[in-house]
Amino acid sequence: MNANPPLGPAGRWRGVIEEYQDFLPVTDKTPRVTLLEGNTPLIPSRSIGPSLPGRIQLYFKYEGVNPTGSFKDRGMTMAVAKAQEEGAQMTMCASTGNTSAAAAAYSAAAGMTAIVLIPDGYVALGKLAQALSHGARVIQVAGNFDDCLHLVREITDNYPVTLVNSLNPYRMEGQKTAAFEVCETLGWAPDFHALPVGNAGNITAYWWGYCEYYEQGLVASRPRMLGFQAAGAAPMVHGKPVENPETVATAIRIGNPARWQDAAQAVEESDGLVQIVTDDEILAAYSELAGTEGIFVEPASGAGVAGVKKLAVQGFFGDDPVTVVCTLTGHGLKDPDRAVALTAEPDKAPADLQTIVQMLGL
Ligand code: AN7
Repeated sequence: MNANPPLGPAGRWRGVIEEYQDFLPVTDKTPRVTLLEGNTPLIPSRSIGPSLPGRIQLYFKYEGVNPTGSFKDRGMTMAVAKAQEEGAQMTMCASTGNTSAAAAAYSAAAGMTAIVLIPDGYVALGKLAQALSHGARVIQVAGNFDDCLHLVREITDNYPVTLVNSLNPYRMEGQKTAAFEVCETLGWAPDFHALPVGNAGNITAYWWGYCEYYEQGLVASRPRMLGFQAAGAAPMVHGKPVENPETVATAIRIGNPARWQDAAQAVEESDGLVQIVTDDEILAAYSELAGTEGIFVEPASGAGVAGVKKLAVQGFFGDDPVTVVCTLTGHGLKDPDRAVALTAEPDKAPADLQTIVQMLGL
């Protein structure tokens, strides 16, 4: 078993479990399987927000800077720590990529083996590279995410392997800490919180986090939760599972979300909504984030921003000042193929000063 190193002096960020231990189901005996995830920046929008109609203060909770490049690390530190505490040797998940990267990394840190089932051909290159590099047993299944999750549930029900998908309650506990951080950074809860919806775990976890701070009296209000699904993978909007989900945002290519009921409840309790954004809208937001904000995200992360833009144009946010937080769920480096496909190929030149100066028109 890997030793858990000392976490260093107070005053430095010590990871989600240690920082939020009073709000998490942990004890002194829970191993701190941490890569110092969390404490991610809440970046004020300098371009997209100001360009929208209304008086919207837009912020981006940039989860792409977590250790494995997505919000999944917050939940995975908890799930793997509890698995280790309970004596498990193996973890297992179905994944569109990010969960597998996080499961692989945290399991490696804990000296455990991760098994991941992924839909063959639909996981972005960076995520696959991570799972493989961290030594996970990766099986590419001839099916989609929903097929993979079905298999994982069967296997983890019947064999000594711990499920670390967001059905695992510890995953949700860890992920709710992102809502805590938003409240702490702003000093209050935002009016709206927007994010992409795939398996519907994250929107649920944020809501639970906001509710917990509200019930503790740490904030005076709770945001309305705004979830966005890709047009070809929008079971919650259609009110029925999608048999063959399709979207360029492979992270949210999910037809039957595991946390559907919980997310629906979160949306209802918060007076929020779940709506559709098209692949074109997702990619436009993705490019705008990179090109005008300097923030590189993976396509799925564009869905929340695309949704906020769409709602703003419809006048949804009204004329009064409102604070809107968009979670940017994953880093752009996760999906380099998409980035390169959407941009022009760079020019080539000889190593010659005159030629290059001329090309640049200087
Ligand atoms: C970048 O990795 O489901 O609604 O298996 O990777 O909580 O599922 C990923 C989901 C949004 C959706 N953005 O969050 C997986 C997986 C990114 C993601 C979502 C995912 P949930």
